[in-house]
Amino acid sequence: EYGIEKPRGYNVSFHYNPHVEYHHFGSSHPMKPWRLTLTKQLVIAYGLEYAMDLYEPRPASKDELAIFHDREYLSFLEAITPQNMKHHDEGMKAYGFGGESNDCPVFEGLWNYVSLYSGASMHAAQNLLNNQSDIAINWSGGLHHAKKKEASGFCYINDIVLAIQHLLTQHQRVLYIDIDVHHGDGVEQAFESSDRVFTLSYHKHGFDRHYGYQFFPGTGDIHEMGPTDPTNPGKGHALNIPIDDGIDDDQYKWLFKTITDAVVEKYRPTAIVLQSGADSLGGDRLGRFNLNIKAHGFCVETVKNYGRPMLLIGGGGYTPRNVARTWCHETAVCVGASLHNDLPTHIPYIQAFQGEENGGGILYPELHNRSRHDNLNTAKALQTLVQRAMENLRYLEG
Ligand code: ZLV
Ligand code: CA
Ligand code: ZN
Repeated sequence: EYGIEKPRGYNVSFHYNPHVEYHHFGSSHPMKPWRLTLTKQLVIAYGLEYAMDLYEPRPASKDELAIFHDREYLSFLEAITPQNMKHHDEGMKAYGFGGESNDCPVFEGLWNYVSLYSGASMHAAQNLLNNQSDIAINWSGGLHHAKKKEASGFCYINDIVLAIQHLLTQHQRVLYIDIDVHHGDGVEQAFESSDRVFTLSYHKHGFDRHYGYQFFPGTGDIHEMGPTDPTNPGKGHALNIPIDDGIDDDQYKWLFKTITDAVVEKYRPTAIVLQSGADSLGGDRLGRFNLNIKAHGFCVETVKNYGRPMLLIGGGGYTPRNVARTWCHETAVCVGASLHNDLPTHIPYIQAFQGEENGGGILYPELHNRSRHDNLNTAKALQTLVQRAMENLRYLEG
């Protein structure tokens, strides 16, 4: 064996603290932290744990969170409980809590929850910096709407911004890619004045037929490319790809590869962060697209193949069994394994994957016709979109 080099695959690490699972946003809230339990069970049942380094990171400290967030906001987050919130009307309003939709409820253990998912993203970033891993995964993170001092869209602390800030201590250019069905507005905003982070988000944009108003958060049209002031270094360092309802596998894969390839070629990032929100999947409770699991995973595969240090994080995903299937598949993509379509029979939560009209007992169910959205994306509209994206990228040439 002397002198023969083992063909080296990717070193993958999995960062997860199981205590996140025990937090509840409330029974009617679509965000279900136990989708992470389901994900972990599938990953273990397929034996993927043996192909990665597993870590159980500690919660982030308040000082670590203050690298991005406002200290008074953090003190509020730390102190607020379902019991005392009625005495904090002002803070609640100021910091984006409560309100009519109650997207960001105050629940038991909130501070613990946010410290856990943030600690995992920061630890994952640290592993990349140490060269301990080529790909670091945190499925509990990806909370892209949180602002410096405001909770928004189920997100309280922006673990992505914190992880990118950490990567910036050693990387000159970080590319952020976001395939969650919602616009990654918090990350875009945090780095809007920097040319050391390029943010690229694919999302549903425009009027929502189901709810009768703009799809959340309403930003991210193609012409939004960061600041317009020509002296601002961040100018042109954001790219938004607005998509209409019902996009299919082939359309999305083409759009993603064409545009992302062009961004990587022009920006030459030294590290990449991919937010792989699973609400862009067909059949998602909040999403509007028709993607199957393997098309979603194609994005992970594409980014992996750029061969840069990669932080892979979760995000949205509101049909828990499909979130677990997708993130298990994408974990396998990272380690270079292919998985059998029949689910292992010894999974603790196997009931969650059985008795489905379509997909019972299997990993890759086809999207059911009843969950399909009419495809409003014409070939011509997508061609125009790609053309406009390419025009936007000309700003990178200075
Ligand atoms: O996946 O749906 O549309 C990362 C992420 O990107 C809104 N919020 C706000 C603005 C006015 N509306 C409220 C509309 C409520 C419609 C019913 C829900 C039912 C229960 C609880 C929340 C929702 C809901 N909220 C559906 N969509 C929203 C969005 C926020 C989406 C955040 C996506 C987060 C984790
Ligand atoms: Ca997105
Ligand atoms: Zn989302």
